[in-house]
Amino acid sequence: MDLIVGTAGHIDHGKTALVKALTGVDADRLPEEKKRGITIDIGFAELDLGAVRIGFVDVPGHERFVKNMLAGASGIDLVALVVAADAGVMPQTREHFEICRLLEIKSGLIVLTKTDLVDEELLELVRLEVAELVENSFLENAPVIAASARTGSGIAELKDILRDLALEIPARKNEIVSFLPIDRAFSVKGFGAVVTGTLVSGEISEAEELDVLPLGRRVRVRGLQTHGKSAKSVRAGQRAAVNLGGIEHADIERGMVLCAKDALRPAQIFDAEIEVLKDAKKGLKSRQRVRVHIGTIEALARVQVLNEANEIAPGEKDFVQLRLETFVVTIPNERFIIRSYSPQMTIAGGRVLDNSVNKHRRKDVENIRKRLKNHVEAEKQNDRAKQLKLFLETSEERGATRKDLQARTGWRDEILKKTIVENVEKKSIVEAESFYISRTPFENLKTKTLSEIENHHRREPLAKGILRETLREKIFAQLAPEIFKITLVHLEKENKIVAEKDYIRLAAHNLELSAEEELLREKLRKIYKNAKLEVPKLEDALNDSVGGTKSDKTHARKIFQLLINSGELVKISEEFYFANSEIESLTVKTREFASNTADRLIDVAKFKEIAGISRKYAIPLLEFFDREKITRRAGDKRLIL
Ligand SMILES: Nc1nc2c(ncn2[C@@H]2O[C@H](COP(=O)(O)OP(=O)(O)O)[C@@H](O)[C@H]2O)c(=O)[nH]1
Ligand SMILES: [Mg+2]
Repeated sequence: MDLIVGTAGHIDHGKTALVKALTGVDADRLPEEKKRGITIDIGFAELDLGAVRIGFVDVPGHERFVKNMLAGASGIDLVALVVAADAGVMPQTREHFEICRLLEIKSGLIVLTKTDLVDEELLELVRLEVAELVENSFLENAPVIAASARTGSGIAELKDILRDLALEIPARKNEIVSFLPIDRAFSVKGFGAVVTGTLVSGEISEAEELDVLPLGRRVRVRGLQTHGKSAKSVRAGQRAAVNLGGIEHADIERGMVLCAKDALRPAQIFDAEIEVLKDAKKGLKSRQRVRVHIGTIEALARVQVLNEANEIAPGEKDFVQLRLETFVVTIPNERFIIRSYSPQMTIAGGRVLDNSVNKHRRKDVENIRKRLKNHVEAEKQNDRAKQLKLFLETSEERGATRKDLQARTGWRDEILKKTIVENVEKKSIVEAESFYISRTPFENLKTKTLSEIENHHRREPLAKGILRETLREKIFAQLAPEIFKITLVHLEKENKIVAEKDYIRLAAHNLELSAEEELLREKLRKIYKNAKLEVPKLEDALNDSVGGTKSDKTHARKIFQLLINSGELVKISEEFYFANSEIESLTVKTREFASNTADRLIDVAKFKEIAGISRKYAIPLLEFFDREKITRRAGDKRLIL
């Protein structure tokens, strides 16, 4: 198995010497580091213990370089807290220890170094001091090894213990897409851009395409190295050097992320849960400007504390929104550290809960706290279905695509698909082609749709229904067409509505007419039936129908519309309407005529003769036939189709 071990501890306590004693590698690689004899930036070394391969990240202990320490500490599985026996617990021993605790590093060991410089009595004192420091923490029961890089005493024992601890560490979760926070970018002659970092999740393979974010550049893996050797692929928990095609090293810097393509999105705001250190001098307040260290980046940010007091007191845990001054790529549950702007001191640490949020308004804080609590709960229970639902809920009626959900969760395709299916089956989310929408907003949409149609029926009791396009504009204008479609599909399946080509009506909407309306309808029917093809003008027909009734013309017009809607009457021109049965028999007659001619041609005179009508009707009827593709103009004649 592979794992990353990070050193931690005060400057000059022998961290780099210890890594060298274990691996033979001097992790101080910069010329300035060699000259000054101190570690400035993170350094790397490997140790092969057979069943266990360890990548060491050696961090600087100097107060001024905590930023670099943090870039290294974010990816480690196990910490070696180094305390020099001749010096004891010092400020950065504490700070580094607190950082590891806040980053929720699960496992570790304590190495008391420089034991060659002290006697048993002094060593015992340091043991006590260290025990006090780590009391009630993840290191409380960690092995304590006395060692000397100078004499080599304790080094063999240290290797054995590292191997044992490594085998106890649970494998990294395999749910998140490939994610490598970049700690270095340089160029190798003949190869081009190379980046290094700890692969915190997923797998990277040769020839694979990846994204460099937040830069937004697509790159190709030309070659890979881990433990100083070429490899076809690297896994989570390994350090990797990745040779990239399609980019210059100068475009890349520490803090960027190399990750699965088209999976994650940079953002400037995220919601988080944080813990303020007990020893912090002051609480963390809203509007405070801080330094957020996440992955390998340091970003300046403003805090919005999501509680009544607008402050988190030392030793307390609470929810915050962080508004960053730069774009970062994060995944849920990713740990980070907060340091004060000036003087720079570690004051808090936490984890990302939601990486894609808008600025919260104060009045919404109560609801947001509820949602974030649910996120914490779901994470604790490892309940992915619930997590997905929580993310989707914030998309409300807009819904989200699978890609949107991947950017929110960071999950690999298989995990995401599986979780979506689970939720769809549970009916907690609804699938709309490439969109997903949470159940509650979907039900709201259905209700809104029904009441819109109902209102329309109330306004236009005799109309067929609401125009599909009108309904879409009223309720779905800002939403994807898929959402509109699926809403209608569901309402139809539930027998709530009837959707025709252009019109939508409530299933319960049938046109019941009063006795008086029935009378009007009968009169109109009779007028057109008796008229055959010599129909009256619309206005005359309407006047005629209301004669002798209490109805007025507007009322007649509505009933008239009803006959059109049902298809009984057909509009030929603005003033002429015909009974559909008359038009149908005329069509038959016209086609019969055609079948008895050689050329299927007819002129106006012949048409008048067949139909037995005057020019007044013949012209609009022929034009209607043209529109209906029963005839087509051919010079001054018409071809019967
Ligand atoms: N006597 C003695 N000196 C040591 C030991 N380990 C480191 N040193 C010395 O302590 C100094 C600081 O060591 P270094 O590894 O650079 O400390 P770091 O700042 O924690 O990385 C160097 O001069 C080392 O030679 C040890 O086990 N015994
Ligand atoms: Mg060092």
